[in-house]
Amino acid sequence: MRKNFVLHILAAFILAVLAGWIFGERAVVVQPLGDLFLRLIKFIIVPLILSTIIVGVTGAGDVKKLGRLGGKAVVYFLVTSFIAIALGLFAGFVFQPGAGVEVAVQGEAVEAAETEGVIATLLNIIPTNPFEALTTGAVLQIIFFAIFMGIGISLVGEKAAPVQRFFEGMAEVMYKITGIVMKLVPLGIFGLLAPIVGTYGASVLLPLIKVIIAMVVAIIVHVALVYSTAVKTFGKMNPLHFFKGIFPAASVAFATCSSSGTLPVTMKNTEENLGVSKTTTSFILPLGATINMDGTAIYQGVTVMFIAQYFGTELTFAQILIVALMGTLASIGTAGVPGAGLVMLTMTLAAVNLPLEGIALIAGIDRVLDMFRTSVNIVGDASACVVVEQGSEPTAQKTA
Ligand code: DAS
Repeated sequence: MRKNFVLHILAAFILAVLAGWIFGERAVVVQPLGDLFLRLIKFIIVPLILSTIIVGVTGAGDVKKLGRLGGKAVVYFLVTSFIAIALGLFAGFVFQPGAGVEVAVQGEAVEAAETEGVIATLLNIIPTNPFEALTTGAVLQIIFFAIFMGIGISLVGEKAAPVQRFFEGMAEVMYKITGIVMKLVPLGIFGLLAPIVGTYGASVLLPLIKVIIAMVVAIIVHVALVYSTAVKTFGKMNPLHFFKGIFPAASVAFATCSSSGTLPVTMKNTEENLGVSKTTTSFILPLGATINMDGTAIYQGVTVMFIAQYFGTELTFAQILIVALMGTLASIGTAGVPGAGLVMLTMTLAAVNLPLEGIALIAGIDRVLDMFRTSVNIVGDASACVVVEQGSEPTAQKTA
């Protein structure tokens, strides 16, 4: 990765903060730059996921290896998500962000989000019409379709060679387009962040600053301890090399608040900067962007404690365990789009009978919280690739 690319991204962050601070809400004039970038990365997602997973599956050689890869990744996802929510709960307990907060509850009560239940959710992964899944961008259904296309091509063999070559060519084209779009990352970050900085002034953030602090501390502990240990111990990779390699994607996630939208950049960084194979990234990253959200899990832990404290409710140990379980499920069910975690928070609150009005308390700063949690979500996905790749395929560039 070119060194000055990181500098361009850092410059974009600094300029965005300055522009937002100086021009306030008028900074919204640069929003179209952010929207342009967001649309560009969204337009490559579906063809990129479809072609790279098919190529990844056909390139894997045997289906059993893919099964092992997927199984290891899901175990890693669950373990890190559970640790994440425990850290979030602990940070909420230590920082007591809801104690003595002078913020009035505005807005009417919201309905608790419903998950269709585990069976229905698993069945929904199977697309009844793969072309509809492609046109609607249903990521999990596209993953399912692509995996079975890849398995089918491998089983048919020579007769399906033209199909395999078509998708190999398509994957190369999509990687090339992703590289072109990535050149706009600094511009996109500036266009997305400046209006947010201009909108979320100190008056909005200060009353709830302890929520932000609790979340940032929990995130730092999670990233510094869990991911560093995982990539070093299981991925045999220098943690600094890992964080430097995934920095551009984490920046795009921070600015876009969308794991799915950041996917093309996450894939490119994980392959080119971290040396993970296309077979692993094309399979694990789309899955992770949809069901692995450690940042969201931390957010659930912190905000449930904040809302309980605000309403003077003492959670019992049993209720804390329910929050840890429901929060983990909620983070799995959260879509990789802006604000999805706030919607799923209602499910966790309802599970311990906390007032759903609490959502209105944090809605005003949720976009800021979403930036941090989405960045952690995609760093977690990349760490899963590094961890599961070890032992299944040699990963190049292990150390900086
Ligand atoms: N913004 C979501 C994502 O893209 C996370 C969230 O809302 O919790 O990962």
